Amino acid sequence: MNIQIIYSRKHLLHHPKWEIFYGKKISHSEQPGRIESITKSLQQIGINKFTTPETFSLKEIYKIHQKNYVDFIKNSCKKLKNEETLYPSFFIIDTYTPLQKGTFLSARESVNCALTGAKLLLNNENLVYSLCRPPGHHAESNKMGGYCYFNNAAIAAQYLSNLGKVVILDIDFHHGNGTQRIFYDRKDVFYISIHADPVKIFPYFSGFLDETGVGEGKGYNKNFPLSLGTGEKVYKKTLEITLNIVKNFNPKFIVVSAGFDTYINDPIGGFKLTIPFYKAIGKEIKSLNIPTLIIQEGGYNIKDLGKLAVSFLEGLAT
Ligand code: Q9C
Ligand code: ZN
Repeated sequence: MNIQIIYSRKHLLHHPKWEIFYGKKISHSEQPGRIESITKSLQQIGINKFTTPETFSLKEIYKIHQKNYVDFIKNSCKKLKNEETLYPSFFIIDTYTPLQKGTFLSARESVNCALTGAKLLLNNENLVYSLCRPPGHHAESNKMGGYCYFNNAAIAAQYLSNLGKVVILDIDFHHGNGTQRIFYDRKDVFYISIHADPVKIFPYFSGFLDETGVGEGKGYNKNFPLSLGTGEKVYKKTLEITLNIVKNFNPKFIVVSAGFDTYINDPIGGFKLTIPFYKAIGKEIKSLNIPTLIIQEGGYNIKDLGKLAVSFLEGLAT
């Protein structure tokens, strides 16, 4: 398989214990085992060489996130003791996204994974998979939420946009409210998302059909909300519509916000996609023949996550 994988062990420093759901503490879905499931499956198919990310300047993060927000996370984490959890009362949109001592380092390294992947595309690589954790697409310029702190896909897209137009194709089960908002008034980075209808599903306030961009960005934001229970037929049709939009826009790069929480057995999802279907998704994206950066977002069935990733890559890379 002709693909580069970017991976760092620093994601292990972030291991949230609980989220607050309707006032109750429940176990947290976004666990280190997610990425370890993916690396294990990759090794089983003979991909053993993972690239360690390079460390980029915080300036790359400041292009997308407000400095006082980044500093807040950095300083809050520094003050925490091992095993201590903080749910801040500001710079946050929900009760699912805790800070721990290691969160800043993990989140920054997750950005480094995304940027290292982007840099490889600039050096003529065609396909890179950045094993980002924590995920990023819910993070706004000054808000964490939905298990996300820094918007990895947005930071990578910003970096790539210096060289040409970029499409961010978001196939996570949830709408990427952060990414949408960040590029809402821009026409050089086109955000397209297929996700569960926000009337029923997080983030609730964003991801509707009529959100199409503002100012210069009008027409360069497209949402495809689908009903709970959506299966492969409707999903495939929707994907084809999005890929036609991508073709017409003719971007220089594609950033895929890849969440595997659309899987039928995902513990917090609600679509009905099966393992082999991810290969079909990969194939469709590959057929565009545009340099592609895959950014890991959600996906919470730890047992099957590796199989989902491998199926997707088989479609993309073979
Ligand atoms: N206990 C991503 O997939 N909903 N974030 C939690 C279930 C929040 C998902 C309710 C889901 C956030 C990156
Ligand atoms: Zn998700």
